[in-house]
Amino acid sequence: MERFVAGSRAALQDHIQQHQEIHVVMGNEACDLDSTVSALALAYFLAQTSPAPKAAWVPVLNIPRADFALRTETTFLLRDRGIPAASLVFRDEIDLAGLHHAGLLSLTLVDHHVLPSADAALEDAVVEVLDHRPLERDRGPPCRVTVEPVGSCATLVTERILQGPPGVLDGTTAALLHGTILLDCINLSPAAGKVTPRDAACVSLLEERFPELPARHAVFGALQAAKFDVTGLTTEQMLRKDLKALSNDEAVVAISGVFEDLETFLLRPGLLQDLEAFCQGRGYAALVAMTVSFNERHEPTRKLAVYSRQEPLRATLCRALEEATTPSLLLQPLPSPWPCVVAYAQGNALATRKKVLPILRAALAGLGAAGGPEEEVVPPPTPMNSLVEECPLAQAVPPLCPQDVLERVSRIAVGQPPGSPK
Ligand SMILES: [Mn+2]
Repeated sequence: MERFVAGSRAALQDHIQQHQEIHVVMGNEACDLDSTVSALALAYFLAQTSPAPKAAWVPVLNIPRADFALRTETTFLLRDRGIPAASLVFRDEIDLAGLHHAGLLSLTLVDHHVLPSADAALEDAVVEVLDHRPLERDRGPPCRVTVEPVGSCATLVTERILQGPPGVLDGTTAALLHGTILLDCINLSPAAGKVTPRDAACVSLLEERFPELPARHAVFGALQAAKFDVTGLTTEQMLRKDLKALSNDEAVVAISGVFEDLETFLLRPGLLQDLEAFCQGRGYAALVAMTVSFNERHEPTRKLAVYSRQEPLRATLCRALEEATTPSLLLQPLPSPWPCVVAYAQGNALATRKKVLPILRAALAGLGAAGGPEEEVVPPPTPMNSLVEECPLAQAVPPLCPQDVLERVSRIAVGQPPGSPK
C-alpha cells in the first residue's frame, strides 16, 4: 500500500502525458475516514488485480488539499500507518472534467453513489459504485453496483478484497480497513446501533489474518480521540471543522461546533481578528460557537459564545438563546474578554446543536424585514456533519455521532430513558 500510494501521483502525471486511461476511485465530498480509506484500499486492490495493466489507478480524496488538516482522525490514522499526506491526490490536484473530456477517465465511486450536481458531467465516466447508503439512483449495466446497508463502506471494500485472489491484502491496508470499520461502527457496539453482522465478520477476519493488529478498544479509542483533537488547528480551521449556517433575507449566521473548552477558545491568540476575518471572508453577520468538552467520565460540558460586530443582532440571538424553552438551555453568563463576544455556560448539557439550531432559526425568522421564510444556507460538507447523519441505519435508530453515544450514556447515568424530552 505505501508503495502504491507513493507512486500514484507519478503514475497520474505519466498517464496524462502518454494520453493513457486513468481510473479514479473517489469517495464522497465530506471525505471522512470511510471515504478516504475505501478509496485507497479499493484502488490498491484494483491496481493489483486489474487485467488492464495500462490503466493508472488513482485514489482521489474529494476535498481540496487545504481541507485535509480538518479530518483529524484521517490524518492520524494515515500518519500512524506511514502514508504521507504529500503522496495523496486531492480533488483540486486532478482535472477530472478535463480527463473525461479527453476520453481518458473511468470513475469508481465509493461511500456515495450520486455525484453532486457540480459533477454531473462526470456521470457517464462512472463504471462502478460501492456504497452503504440506500440506493437513490439506479444505474444500468455495464456499471457495476454494490449497495448494501452495512455500517461502513470499508466493510464492502474488505469483502471485495477477501473475495479476490489471495495475497493482495497487506498489513497496512488491513489496519486502515480495521480502524475505519471500528470507528464507523462505534467499536462494534450493538447498543450504538450501527454495526451489522457483516461489519463484525470483516473485523474478525482481518484480525485472524493479521494477528498483530492492535486491540479493538485501543484502535477505536485512539481514532475517537483523534477525531476531537484540535491541537494544531488554526482558529479558522477549527470553526470550519463542524460548521452550519442559517440565514434570513438580511443576515447569515454561522454555527460552529468547537471541540475545546470555551475559556481556552476565548483566550486563543489573535481570536478577535480571526473571528472577524472568518465572518467577513464568508459573509457571516454573526457566529455562534458551541463548545463541547468531555470529562474523564465522558460527560459533556457545553458552553456557548455569540459573536457579532452588530450589537442589535448579537442581542437578538442572545435573547433567543436565553429565553428558549423548547428546550431551555439553562444559560449562565460567563465573563468574556471581548465586548463583542457574549459567553455562557449551558446548564442543559443534553441540548446539542440539533436542538439549538431551531432556536436560532426562529430568532432569525422573526428578524426578517419582509417576514419572508428563512433559508438554510448549506456550507460545503464538513467532516463532522453532512453525510454522516444519512447512514442507511439512521432510519431505524437515532442518528449517531460520538457525542450522541456519550450523551446517551450520561442520560442513562442520570436515569432518563433514551429519547426522553430534553
Ligand atoms: Mn461511509
